[in-house]
Amino acid sequence: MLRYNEKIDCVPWDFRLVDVLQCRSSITMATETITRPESLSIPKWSQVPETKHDLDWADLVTLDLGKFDTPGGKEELAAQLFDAVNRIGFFYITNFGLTQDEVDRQFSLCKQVFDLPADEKIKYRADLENGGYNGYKPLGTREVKPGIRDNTEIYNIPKFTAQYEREHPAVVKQHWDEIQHFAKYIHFEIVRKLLVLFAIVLELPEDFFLKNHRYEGKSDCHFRYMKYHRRTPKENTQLDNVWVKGHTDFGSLTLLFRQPVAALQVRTPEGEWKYVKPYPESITVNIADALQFLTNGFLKSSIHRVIAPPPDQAHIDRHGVLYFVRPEDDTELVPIKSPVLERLGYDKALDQATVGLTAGEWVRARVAKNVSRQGKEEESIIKGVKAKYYD
Ligand SMILES: O=C(O)CCC(=O)C(=O)O
Ligand SMILES: [Fe+2]
Repeated sequence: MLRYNEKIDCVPWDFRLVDVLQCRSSITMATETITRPESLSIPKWSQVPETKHDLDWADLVTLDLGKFDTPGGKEELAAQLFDAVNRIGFFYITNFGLTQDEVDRQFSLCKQVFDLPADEKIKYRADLENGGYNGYKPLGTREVKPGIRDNTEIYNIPKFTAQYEREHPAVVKQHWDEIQHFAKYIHFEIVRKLLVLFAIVLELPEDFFLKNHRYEGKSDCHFRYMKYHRRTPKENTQLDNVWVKGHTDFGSLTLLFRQPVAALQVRTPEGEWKYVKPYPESITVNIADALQFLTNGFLKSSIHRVIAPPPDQAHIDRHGVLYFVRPEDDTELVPIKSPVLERLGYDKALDQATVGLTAGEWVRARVAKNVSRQGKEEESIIKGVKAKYYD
């Protein structure tokens, strides 16, 4: 088992995306130019209009990732992040280096995947019952209330490495190079920067978190297409408008590409639900359980939920493009040593419950419990460690 504080020999993370992309011979391996794969034709995705309703939006920080490589940029972003994350583990990023056209093409592919016939999609079903999340999660696998089943379809694509190879529908295979480029760009360019910023926040060496988030390592990081099927007014009433109960995510970070249907809400420390605003050309990032365990609660695994959209968006199926970041499976989820945690007293209240618990065990146990869960408030996940769910 690997502990965070141990010195480990690892593949350095500061190699560029171009060094690992092997999807096109046109990629210039010797330079840092990232040549994008040729795009095949995809139906154009047009984003639906934003809601006209005046919603109670959360006040979240926006990090301009374009500053990352400028002099003093990382430190400025880390200072911004410090203020944001200790209170509420949600923030936006902009200027992350992917064009709106590239993002829209992923939304279009997302739609095409879910438009496939049910008997085709089911061939790629994820092994959910055993904590496997790669592949297809069909609509309605879970009963959210007696007689009402969940309204999500999910297609998770794991890391593009030999150990995670699996079958995919033809539409995914046809666009494989483009999807691969997109997902790896997220991991090597966006996630890398965020993990460096978290290390700076904690006054640790910049590569601290990179060592346990290696792309070649074993972890359930995945790229996700998601679709929430619209519900009838009757169903929404029966559910008090809650589509996905308040929860935390399981890994390190979750990235949600901007989509305009207002339905995601974050719970403030005061216990209020606020809408997360779909800012144009942004990604919403939230901190998840593993980073909370590793920092003894300093980084907050934010509680969020998905509710029925406002009336002017109620007729729309909500498509999503997301990336889930998870630490390598053998990472023990015990608090790391950091001058910041010591100064702020986060080294004191060590909860022994996660000693011996690894990130891989935690993630798989949470996925498996999620399939069988039936609206309980608190669920014992594994080794006595619990997860809470909020209305
Ligand atoms: O679809 C969203 O906006 C949030 C999704 C979410 O919370 C999740 O999949 O864990
Ligand atoms: Fe979530």
